[in-house]
Amino acid sequence: GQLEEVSLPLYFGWFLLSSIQDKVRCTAMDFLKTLDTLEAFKKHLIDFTGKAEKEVDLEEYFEAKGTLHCTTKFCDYGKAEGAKEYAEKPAVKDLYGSAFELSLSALFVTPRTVGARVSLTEEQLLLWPADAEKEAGSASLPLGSRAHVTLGCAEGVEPVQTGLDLLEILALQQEGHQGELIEEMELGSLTYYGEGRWLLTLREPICSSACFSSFYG
Ligand code: 2AM
Repeated sequence: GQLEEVSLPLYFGWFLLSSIQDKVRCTAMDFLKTLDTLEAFKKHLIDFTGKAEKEVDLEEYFEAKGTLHCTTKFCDYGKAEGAKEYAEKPAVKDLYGSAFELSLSALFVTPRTVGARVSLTEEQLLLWPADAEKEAGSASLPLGSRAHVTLGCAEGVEPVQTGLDLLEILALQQEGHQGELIEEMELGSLTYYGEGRWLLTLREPICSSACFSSFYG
């Protein structure tokens, strides 16, 4: 009935604890601050500005988007395909409200979004929808490839774009594009994949406690 439909959330996901949210935001800010001063970044500035001479302050370029989380299933209050089936999965019901340790293994930046890649464990994959990668047209990438935390979006860009940007980079890797290794930074190794796509593979993944829950808005 109608009540059942409205009882589905906007999305399910892992919500990072607030103390670790600050740490993740600071790490991302430090990275952005460094990235836009690198000669290699300036060389490709046109990807971000449309003009070669223009400068960009990446910290201002991206807008933060609320509480940090890793979406598992976007339900759109029941309107999204597979929403009801997802909410009824035994794993989703059993693990609702449980604590998890998420591993943030990389940061990525594109002219549209900035995000953190999340590397899921076998147990965490039980909560991952089977069609998340397919839906984005990346059927051949392993389950869980799309898992990420949106850290910011450029003006006018919706957060759904962050996962698509991540999949684009992973698809390039899968096709054998190594990217251009730019430098070893304190945080990890920085690679450029063309068209404004930057990936920082973290030397030490950021481990973050997170609660599996849902958001109604
Ligand atoms: P995100 O997971 O990349 O941050 C509310 O809009 C949340 O649901 C955001 O966290 C957003 O993106 C995610 N979201 C919105 N539309 C989506 C979609 N079609 N598929 C998957 N996630 C979506």
